[in-house]
Amino acid sequence: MKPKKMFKIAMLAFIILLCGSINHSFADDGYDLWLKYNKISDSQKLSEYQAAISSVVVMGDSPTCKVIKDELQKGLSGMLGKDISFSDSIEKDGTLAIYTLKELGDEEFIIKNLRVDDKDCIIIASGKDIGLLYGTFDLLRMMQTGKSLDNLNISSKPKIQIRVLNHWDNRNGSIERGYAGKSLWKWDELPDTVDSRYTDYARANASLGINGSVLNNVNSDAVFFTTEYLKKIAKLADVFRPYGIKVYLSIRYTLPSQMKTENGIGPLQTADPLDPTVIEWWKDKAQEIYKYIPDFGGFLVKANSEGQPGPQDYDKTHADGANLLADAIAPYGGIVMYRAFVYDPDVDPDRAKRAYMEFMPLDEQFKSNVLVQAKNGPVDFQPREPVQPLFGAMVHTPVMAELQVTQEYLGWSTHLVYLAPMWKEYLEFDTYAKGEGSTMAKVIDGSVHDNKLTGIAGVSNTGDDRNWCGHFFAQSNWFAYGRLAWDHELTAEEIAEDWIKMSITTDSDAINTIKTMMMGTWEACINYQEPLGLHHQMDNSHYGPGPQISRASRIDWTPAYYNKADENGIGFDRSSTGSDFTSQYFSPWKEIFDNIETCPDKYLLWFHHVAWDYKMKSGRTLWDELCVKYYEGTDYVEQMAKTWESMKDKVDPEIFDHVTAKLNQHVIDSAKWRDTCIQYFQGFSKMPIPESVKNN
Ligand code: BDP
Repeated sequence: MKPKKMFKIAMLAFIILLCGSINHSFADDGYDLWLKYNKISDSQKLSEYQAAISSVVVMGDSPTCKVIKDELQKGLSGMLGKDISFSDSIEKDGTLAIYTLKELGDEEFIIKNLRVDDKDCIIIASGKDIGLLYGTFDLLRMMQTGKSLDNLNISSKPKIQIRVLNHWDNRNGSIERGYAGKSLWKWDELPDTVDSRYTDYARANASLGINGSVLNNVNSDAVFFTTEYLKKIAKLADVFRPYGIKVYLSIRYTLPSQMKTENGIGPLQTADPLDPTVIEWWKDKAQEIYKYIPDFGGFLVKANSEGQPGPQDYDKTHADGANLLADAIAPYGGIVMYRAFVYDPDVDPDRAKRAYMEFMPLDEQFKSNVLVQAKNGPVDFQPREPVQPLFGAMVHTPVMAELQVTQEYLGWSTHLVYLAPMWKEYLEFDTYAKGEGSTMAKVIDGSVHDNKLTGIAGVSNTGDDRNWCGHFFAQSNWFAYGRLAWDHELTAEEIAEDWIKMSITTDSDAINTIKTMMMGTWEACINYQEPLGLHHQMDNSHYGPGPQISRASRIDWTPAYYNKADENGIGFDRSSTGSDFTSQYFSPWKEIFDNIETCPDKYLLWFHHVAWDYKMKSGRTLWDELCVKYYEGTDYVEQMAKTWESMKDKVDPEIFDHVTAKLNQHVIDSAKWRDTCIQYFQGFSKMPIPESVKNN
């Protein structure tokens, strides 16, 4: 080969290599979530941080302290671009000192600048090691998001005690309503092989303050309660423990009649909660569970709902059902999260009313280690619902909120929908249970009714996809859920901003553009799917539109049951002249929702059957308003795709391409929702789509 040609080939190879390495160094597959710890790009900030922290002292050698050291090693060396020295005592200025202080609560922490032994230090202190880990993550987050480390005077503790993720994961690795691959739990490999991803999962959760995982689907499988599986679960619990995460299991009510305990009790003829042999069975099973997992968190229960067995099969109440389990695990400090997701058609023709009607009469009957877990809305995780009226109404029983992080009804892992604004709307809703200021958040955190036990659950959106959540932006929902579970007073904007800085970019223009884009996504999704209080209009997959569906094995599974569209109008009359669901609310909501004139537009068709030519507050007819909303939703998505395109040079190329592909589909899907729904409802309204809307 001629030298010139050889040189050319060598140059080409070099260029290819260079390009490869450039791409590689930027390519972000999303695995590291918000814990990337990239080197601080702002040189002034960098030197400020380098001066503030050059040495670390972690007092303690528990497994959690070891986690703290590892995290600091990773985080500080990554962000500061240099090795950090760890020592046993404070020897110089710029020491980060981490130690327990028994005056503080277990999870509570403080972060302060302090002069210790004549040295300038940053201290993180907490009552227990787990609080030190939370404080550590908080400090790292401050650095990731560019906050000053001067004049620190942070004091933080969670407002809610139990902050769990609910995994609807099945034994075979599938996930009910999971859109990010298969289950993270590899049951066939456990307990011998322990995937390193379990640690990464625990780390991510601990970084947010999540302190529990319900490992299996609420539609539970008895297999998880066999000794073989308890040993597998114990292994997961061992991995999670240093991160402060307890494991919980969803039970199946008929377990006593399905299997033997380790001591040979069962299978029994019955699972009746008041039967002495059943009581004995659960006590024995509890003993076995705690033998393998001494800090087991407790049970989640879906009973007498959607075909699941429950105490009512034995003519016993939900309280009887919950108390049986509560008594069995109380000696070990376990709790029962008993779901209020019940909608027996015999209770009332209106599905929205049923949970309240079943649970309210039981309010004083639950044992002290039981929480009732209710979804945020009275129907089922719809893009928008009014608040489930049980919040605030139950006084003696703590009601914990179940939020859905996985986007079952909000476009799966294809649509970009940031859910924090939705959760904030629920949390800030004033129930008026004890007069003004009785927000749902304050009901959940126990301050309205002085509940001793408090909790919040998020139905997880994680799976074994490399980026955990399917859609890169869906990571922001996991992040937001955890942050709000710790502190429901944070705003959706603040959380979005932190997430963007930690996950995408620290460029201030790009942060603002992406944040603004995220903030409108939820309202857009409502608009192109179910505007003005419409709900449950999806097809059987829960992804696409299905307003025309009027037949199913249950009438309350059909969109037609909810939209009630006819030539007179559209919407479900839940006012006092209709199903009277409005009376489940406290005043003034009861009256506000009841009156079509005062009912907020966003809930209008939830509470009222409204004539097509009804004059809305905007001055438009209902029909025109409906069309306007559908188009507003799709316009937003189209605009979002353009906005994202403008971010091309500002974000990682792999993330950019991934999100672009998702947005392309999002645009198509949102138009399908709009067109299918408008066309179907037009068959009743017989009114034209306003020109102004179409031409926009
Ligand atoms: C519904 C889901 C179903 C769940 C159920 C539940 O479609 O898969 O099992 O909720 O929460 O939204 O129990």
